[in-house]
Amino acid sequence: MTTLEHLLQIKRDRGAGYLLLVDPDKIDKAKFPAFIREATTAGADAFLVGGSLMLSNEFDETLKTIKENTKAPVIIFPGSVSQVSPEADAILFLLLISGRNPDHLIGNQVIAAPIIKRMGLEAISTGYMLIDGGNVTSAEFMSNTKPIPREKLDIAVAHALAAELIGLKMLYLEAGSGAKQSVPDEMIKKVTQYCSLPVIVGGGICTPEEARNKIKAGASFVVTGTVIEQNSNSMVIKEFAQAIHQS
Ligand code: 1GP
Repeated sequence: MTTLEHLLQIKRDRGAGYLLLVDPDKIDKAKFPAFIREATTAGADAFLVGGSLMLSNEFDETLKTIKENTKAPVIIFPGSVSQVSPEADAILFLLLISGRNPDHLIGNQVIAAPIIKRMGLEAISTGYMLIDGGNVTSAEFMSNTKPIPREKLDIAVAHALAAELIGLKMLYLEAGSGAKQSVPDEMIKKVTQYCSLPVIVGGGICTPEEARNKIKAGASFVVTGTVIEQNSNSMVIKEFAQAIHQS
């Protein structure tokens, strides 16, 4: 089974999936293996690995450690072309479709494609849409693109439809890591009403209730990063997992 099929099966079996984002720059190495085991037991369905920058040199090591401590899929969520590794199960092959920066629409993909192919790494083509989260996030700054305004539901829908017609496999609605406000539920509703791609939502999701609301609005997967970095207690992970699975 491919990783994409595995993700879709999680959605079928559990109603929705909880994706835990790990930034290799922000882990406590000593506690990390136990953290991954506990997060898996607590209900994390898959691990996303990546970050806007990579100040440490721990990318491959981080992936290896996660793989050694969980059976859940380990998926690269690349912040740049340097974040490619054969240690992962798959990579979200992102096209930043909300922006008009050619490097993030095709340039970086052309650089990364031969490397990914050579590695035999599964690429999950994903339309990545930055939505205004009330503050300038690393994703916005580093990609040098403008996010979609929060109230412009029609613009979001048209981008999502374009992703579907282009043939991408998933859609990622992103408010940016540490966003003040997460992607509006109304926008998720509208996008999933018009577009049949499975939708991942992340950025600024701080409580299990907020996560549940994203799923109720139509998201298939919710991502949290910051909230668990700040409180890596497995009880908190369990609360998020339950909220997401029981929506
Ligand atoms: C970033 O969507 C993720 O791409 C997670 O964001 O760190 O705000 O949870 P947070």
